[in-house]
Amino acid sequence: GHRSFLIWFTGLSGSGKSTLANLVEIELHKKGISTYSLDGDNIRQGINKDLSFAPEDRTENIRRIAEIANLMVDAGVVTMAAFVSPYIKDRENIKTIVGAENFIEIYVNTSIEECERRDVKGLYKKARAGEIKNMTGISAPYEAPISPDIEIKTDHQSIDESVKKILDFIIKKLK
Ligand code: GGZ
Repeated sequence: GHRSFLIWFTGLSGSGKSTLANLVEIELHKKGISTYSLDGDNIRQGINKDLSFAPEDRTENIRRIAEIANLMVDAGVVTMAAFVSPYIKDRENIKTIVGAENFIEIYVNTSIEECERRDVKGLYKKARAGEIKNMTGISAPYEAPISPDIEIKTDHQSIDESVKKILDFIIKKLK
């Protein structure tokens, strides 16, 4: 067996969190490591569908995700989570819930300009038009991590390089 971890990706909408998490997951599977990914698609549509993007609901979103992740890590699954998680205090609380020694924080640092340029879901455009409130980076804050375990600058690094950087870090810790 190997140790288990919660690998947490934080960053703006469209920063590339899920893309990186999915690629890292594929590489871990190749090494026979079982993983599970939590993201907006399986959490905000399900257990957290009662929550909005108001600050207190984001806090509750992250708290519940951390509690779920804690159970998964206890079960021995390497757990990945990709959420905007814009507040430092909420990310600190994850550490309290799962234990700092089980928590790896990855800051997916893509500039707001680049995220807005990509605008995969058209959310930034809607936010600029005032159709969406509380859009992170536009009308709601993003508090960048001060000392993340890993920082990925996607404006400057290729996806392959970023995946390798994350894998190297995880593999060392798993041993
Ligand atoms: C930020 C929003 C918003 C607002 C909808 N602000 O790119 P996406 O689409 O797939 O990722 C974003 C996702 C953010 O949900 P999280 O659960 O990760 O947020 S948090 O951790 O802050 O609770 C985006 C979409 O939902 N989305 N409205 N106002 N992102």
